[in-house]
Amino acid sequence: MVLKLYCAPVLGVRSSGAIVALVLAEKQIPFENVPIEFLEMEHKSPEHLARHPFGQVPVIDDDGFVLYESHAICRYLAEKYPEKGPKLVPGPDASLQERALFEQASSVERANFSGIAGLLQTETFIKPRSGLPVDHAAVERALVQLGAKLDVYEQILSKQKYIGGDEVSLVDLFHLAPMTALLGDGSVDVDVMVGERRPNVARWWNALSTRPGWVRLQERGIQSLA
Ligand SMILES: N[C@@H](CCC(=O)N[C@@H](CS)C(=O)NCC(=O)O)C(=O)O
Repeated sequence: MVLKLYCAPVLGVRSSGAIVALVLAEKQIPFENVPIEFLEMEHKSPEHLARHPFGQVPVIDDDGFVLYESHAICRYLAEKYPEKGPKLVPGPDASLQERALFEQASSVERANFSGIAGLLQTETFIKPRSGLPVDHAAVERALVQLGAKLDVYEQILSKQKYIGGDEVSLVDLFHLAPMTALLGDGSVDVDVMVGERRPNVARWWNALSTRPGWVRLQERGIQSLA
């Protein structure tokens, strides 16, 4: 049975579901996109709560195996298909040190990026689409915090191509959705990812955001590219 990916069409390709779609594209795995209509509160329906107890998306159904939380889903897919496309996670033959460096990069993203980026994504992308008022002071504060974190990213990326080393990994891809949401419609004037003062962050961001699968998803919306 083809894998099902439950996503919210109203959020489109700038939500965490898009990263799952990207991993599926990188791994050339076909899937069926099942829409969950937020405006009809379908995500809080008993049927969807049975898939995801917090009533969120994305969720996958892989032949009856139901999994939520985008990072867990991506990791599951990357580990299930190590031979297809880029590895994205340490392979079964990786050394203890290679696995430790991947976990370090994963923690870097969670501890220093995802909270701030998630707030920016909510304020600049999700709230305007839900008719909720944007907290502009919180956006300003978050941008300052993000800049300080990216100064450290600049140091890391001056020594290696990607956050976890010289190979692209899931950790890099996890940065794409919130930042694309922030940079997307020009409603916030930011150059945090591409400004000249952080040339290595800009190089890294340009390499990530022009990955063919990501470009095609941005053009076509969430759909199977396999
Ligand atoms: N940590 C979760 C976050 C999921 C999440 O926040 N999903 C949003 C859409 S991007 C959602 O479903 N929001 C509806 C809600 O929280 O009620 C993941 O990465 O999967």
